[in-house]
Amino acid sequence: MRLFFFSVIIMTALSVCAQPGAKPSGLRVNEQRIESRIKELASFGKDAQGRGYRVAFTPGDIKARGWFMDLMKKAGLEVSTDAAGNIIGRRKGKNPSLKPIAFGSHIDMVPDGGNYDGCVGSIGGLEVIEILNEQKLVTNHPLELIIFSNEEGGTIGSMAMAGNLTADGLKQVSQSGLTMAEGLRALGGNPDEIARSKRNKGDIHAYFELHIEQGGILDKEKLQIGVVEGIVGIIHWEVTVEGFANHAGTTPMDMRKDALLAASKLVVAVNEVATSVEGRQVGTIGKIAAMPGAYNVIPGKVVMGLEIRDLSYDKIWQLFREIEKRAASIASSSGVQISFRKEPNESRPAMADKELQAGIVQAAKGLNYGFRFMQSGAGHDAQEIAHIAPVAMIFIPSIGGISHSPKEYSTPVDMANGANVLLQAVLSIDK
Ligand code: HGY
Ligand code: MN
Ligand code: MN
Repeated sequence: MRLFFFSVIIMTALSVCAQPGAKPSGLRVNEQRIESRIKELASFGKDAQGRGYRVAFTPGDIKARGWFMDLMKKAGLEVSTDAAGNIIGRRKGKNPSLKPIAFGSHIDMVPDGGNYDGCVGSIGGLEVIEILNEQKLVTNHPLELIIFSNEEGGTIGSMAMAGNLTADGLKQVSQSGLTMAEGLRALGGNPDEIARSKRNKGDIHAYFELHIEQGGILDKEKLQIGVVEGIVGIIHWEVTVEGFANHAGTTPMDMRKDALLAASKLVVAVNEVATSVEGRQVGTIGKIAAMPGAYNVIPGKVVMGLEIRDLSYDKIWQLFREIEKRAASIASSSGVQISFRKEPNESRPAMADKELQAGIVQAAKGLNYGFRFMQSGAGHDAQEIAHIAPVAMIFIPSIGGISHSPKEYSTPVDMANGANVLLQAVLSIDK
């Protein structure tokens, strides 16, 4: 009797993934395969405390990339790494003269990050290829599954593919401590010939990116799919506060040039400026170092990281100018110097293509998923590719809206829903 029930379960599972030759609209991805691959990918880059540390260019990132490329090859893709360290898996189409439909994301992480940011779009994109293979379905357009390099460090690989990674940008120091150039070389890229990774406008027919929302709207509204209308711009500045290091015991309170006290006032000022106007803009001091860093020394120098994001590039600069003014007054009242150095790698805001958004909506409706339009407060490779091709993004819920944290979580069902929408959206434009 038990054998009978077991075989019924297997048959049902198989029918859910659809038999070869099924109608394209009836295709469904394999939820279990997605979930097990997400779990396996999560095992790369764990540090001694078991925390996820698959930061770009580190051994965990390199090992995970090797594992992913093996899966791509087993799925019959023609796998290459471009000069910017982007992994490109190409699947032939019926008509080689057509430009590729591309989809993908990233597998590098922020320090102590989560297992879904970038991974859902990468594993979900591979799942689309697996289903097409199982269905022996050859698309008209060639397909490209792209795993971009160092997304978390400033969408570096996609920026290079769009032709916007400059010599200065290659000198920028990454989270790993390597410069971008050293890091891309560690991935098998060739920074000396970075221009070879550039694609021109028209080289890619369209780019879709499946991604977790990294916010709490879909989870709160119990919706399965987010149709992204626009992605915020992001600019980073390194802020240096120069005071005067001195003895913490013998220097009277009114005779100090305390760099950390001044820096703390600037942190509050950033928050006040970012909340002083209507809108979804955000301003963050995400990292700080106080030197020399001893109980008994008044900090003489502080270096901080300032980030401002908004859908309007001009608004980012307006907010920055306001912060600069506040810094000038803090500097004069504290007797310190405050300077800002803009990081070369910035991301411009990008709007998603209306037609591609319609393809996502049609797919979500066909699958009976609840959906809504929304903007992305997170940056993505799609916003770099938007410089050279029409792009669109598909969001799935982040439980509790948590991201860039080990508590980041998306359910297997939601990941499968997202991959089903990606599959149908790709097929919907494959004319
Ligand atoms: O920082 C971001 O918004 C993205 O997760 N890289
Ligand atoms: Mn991401
Ligand atoms: Mn991220």
